[in-house]
Amino acid sequence: MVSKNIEKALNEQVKIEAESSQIYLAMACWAEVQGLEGIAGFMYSQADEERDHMLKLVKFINERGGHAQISALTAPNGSFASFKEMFEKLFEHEVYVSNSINELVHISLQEKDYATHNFLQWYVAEQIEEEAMARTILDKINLIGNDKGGLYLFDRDIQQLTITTASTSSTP
Ligand code: OFO
Repeated sequence: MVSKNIEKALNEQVKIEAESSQIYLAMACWAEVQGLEGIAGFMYSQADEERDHMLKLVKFINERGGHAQISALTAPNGSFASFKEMFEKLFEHEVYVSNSINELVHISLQEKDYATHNFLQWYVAEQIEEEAMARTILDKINLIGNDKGGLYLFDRDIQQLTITTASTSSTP
């Protein structure tokens, strides 16, 4: 059974994961209209993953005697000055999500809710992976700079990253 305090904190995370999905969906749309299919495909699959993260939380809250809340979301930013800016925003957002997961872990320990603490370890591991991936992408984008040919190759290569991510990530 989750306490009211834990239920509230988990529900806030439901909203964050839902907003993450929307943020990445908006990035996918922007990349798609720029004509970069690989980057768009990568962002579409990131959006799907974030929805899975949200669902995993929803199911956990309901299974533990709470009631998952599906709330209104803040509209995401839909355009970017460059791909560099887009991936910088992605990285910043993942760091923000990691901080909120850490805060949740902290609350679960304060309340001695070891079931929730154990459940959250999946998110802790996931955030390490996602921050590392965002950092790798940013390093590549920085190397490319303004080189159009480099961006073309990156767009082709990121599809491989999509395949690896999809096959290695766990589902809820
Ligand atoms: Fe990438 O954030 Fe979910 O957990």
